[in-house]
Amino acid sequence: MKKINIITTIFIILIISCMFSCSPAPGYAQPSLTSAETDDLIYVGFVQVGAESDWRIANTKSMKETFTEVKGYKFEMFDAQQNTQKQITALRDFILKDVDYLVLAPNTEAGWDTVLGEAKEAGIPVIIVDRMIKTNDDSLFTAWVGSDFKQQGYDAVTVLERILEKRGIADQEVNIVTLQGNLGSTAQIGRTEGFAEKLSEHPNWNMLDRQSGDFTQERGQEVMDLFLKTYPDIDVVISENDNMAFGAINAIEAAGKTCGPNGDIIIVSFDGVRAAFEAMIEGKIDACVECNPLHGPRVESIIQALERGEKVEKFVFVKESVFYAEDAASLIDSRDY
Ligand code: GZL
Repeated sequence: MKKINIITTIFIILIISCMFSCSPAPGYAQPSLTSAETDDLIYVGFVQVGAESDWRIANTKSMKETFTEVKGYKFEMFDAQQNTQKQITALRDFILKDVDYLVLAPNTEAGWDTVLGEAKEAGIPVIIVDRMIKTNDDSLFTAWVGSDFKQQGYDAVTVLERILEKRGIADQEVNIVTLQGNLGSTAQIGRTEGFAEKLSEHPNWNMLDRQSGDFTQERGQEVMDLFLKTYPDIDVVISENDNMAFGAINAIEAAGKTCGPNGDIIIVSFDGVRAAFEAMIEGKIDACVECNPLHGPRVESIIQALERGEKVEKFVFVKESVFYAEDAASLIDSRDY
């Protein structure tokens, strides 16, 4: 074999091996810096739930826009596709990479003590964002920032009370179904429990059924389709996020019914993303309980305080509101997500 062929062959092998060794593992976004350049950056490993909803997309966007190289960060995110076990594995990968901070948006509440114990052992601060973990050991995380989901459940009751009052049917029998989020997630637990707690104050409100639509539009439509086939007299849908509400609208219209302020079925949704404001303007959703996803700056202020050696609040709750269809047109241009 000619010498030139051997050199060409080695060169091709080198190129191919580099292509595989340089590309990021599935789920990770590869930083574009050399090791020398990254030494003085703050290395943040973010374990995200997934990309299941408009809310989650806005949350990821907020984190990526905050933790940029220009601002002094090396930022890597892992998308766990709503799989808690994948999140645990990703945390271990980031511990091995010796990140400066671990940021975790937990998919569900249970099962974090072991891996967060490993992070503590490695001396890596953990910041929990959005949903919460269930643990008896608060030392396993440095800070949490997110929403008061139980309060959101209470707010949904207040919103429905006002809607029924306005329709002049506050004293009539009301049949309700609930599209729940991922079972075992703090957002689902809090919203379901908050609504259920206040539901007992309304003996004329009947909760016909609750089922999980996994916070996705597709599954929300499937579950709503099932509800419509099972219960001919649904008056209200409580949807634990906007994307499931969009699915519910499709199912309701496919069944030949209407929804929204002038429709057969009232829809109260959680999140308040832009597409939900558009649906309120179209008259298909009656109201939204706000859940603000813009956690990037909130997490950054915690990290910056820690970098300055300051103590930080253990729990930071985001202030949120409620929005009614009649106000959506005047508010939509001021919405940040
Ligand atoms: C709430 C968040 C939920 C949103 C959904 O803080 O965890 O997850 O309500 C998202 O849209 O999927």
